[in-house]
Amino acid sequence: MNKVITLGQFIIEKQADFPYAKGELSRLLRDIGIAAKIVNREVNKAGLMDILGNAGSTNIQGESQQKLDVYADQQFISALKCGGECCIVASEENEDIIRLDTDVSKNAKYIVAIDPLDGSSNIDVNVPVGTIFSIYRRKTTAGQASLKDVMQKGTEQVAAGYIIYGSSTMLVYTTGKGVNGFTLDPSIGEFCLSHPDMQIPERGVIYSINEGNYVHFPQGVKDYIKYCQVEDPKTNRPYASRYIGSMVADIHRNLIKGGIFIYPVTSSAPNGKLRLVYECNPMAFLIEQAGGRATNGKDRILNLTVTELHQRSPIFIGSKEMVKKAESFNLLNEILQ
Ligand code: P6P
Repeated sequence: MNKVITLGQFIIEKQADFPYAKGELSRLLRDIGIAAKIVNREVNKAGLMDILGNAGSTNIQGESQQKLDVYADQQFISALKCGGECCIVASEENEDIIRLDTDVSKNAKYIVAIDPLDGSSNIDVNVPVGTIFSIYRRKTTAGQASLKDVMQKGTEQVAAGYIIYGSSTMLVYTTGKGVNGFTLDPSIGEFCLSHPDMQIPERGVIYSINEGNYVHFPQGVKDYIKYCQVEDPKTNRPYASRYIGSMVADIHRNLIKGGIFIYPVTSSAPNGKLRLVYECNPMAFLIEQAGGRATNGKDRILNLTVTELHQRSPIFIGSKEMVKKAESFNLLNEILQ
């Protein structure tokens, strides 16, 4: 039996990769792991509890908040507050940034941007959902950290990752030195290293896009979809169409099998649907670290300027050669050209 390496052991061992590390980032990642286990417990019994159905409130996006959305948001914020390594949380579920202004946290040097429960509309139908997180070092040195500490470019991330609550629960993350995956072993309550040094295949045969929006896509996106569907044994086409409707699950599958995930601009969503700060940037950092590619159809996601907290962006992310091929089509509408 192989030696079991827990997330905690791995984080400590990898801390040595950072000569000036004093353990804060390690503790922050530990705090996220703890909250993930608590959220996982509730997600796994969602059908049994009076936790299904809308909480009645709506989030900043005007989307009805499932009770589990609210619960997950509260659990991650609480874990980060107690852990003392994070001074500000930017959450999809909250209009404004949340200052963790306890005596310990208010001077902490890290910022966390989080989508606490992505794909939550799938909870009631038992489809995998996920948490996406992104970690920055604050730039403000004197006084309180502020919104501008959150609105940094994706290239400034020090760590990013996701938890997928699926057939098993996995935590996958990067600190800029590769990507590693941990599977939760419920019998010991630990995330254990199960997918060391994850690399996304350079090519794949899966394309993932909501084709129900086809008529609203730019012509270049329509042309790329047709390219995926044309018979050409030399390039293993037609590709397979797979769309779960949960970004974490769709990207996790492609990370393992290869493929491209696309959420383009549409006539009703001229800047795309997915959020730059807590969905596109963390996923782009992670997929690039796994050898993949992530653009908005023209520019690298990680280089995009952040102009507002809940800013949206189109995203083409996955196997490097597939994303490059897609970019040879005119993927953006006139708004972004
Ligand atoms: P659509 C879930 O609501 C989400 O934010 C992502 O997880 C997912 O990829 C996307 O929206 C699905 O959007 O418009 O295809 O239902």
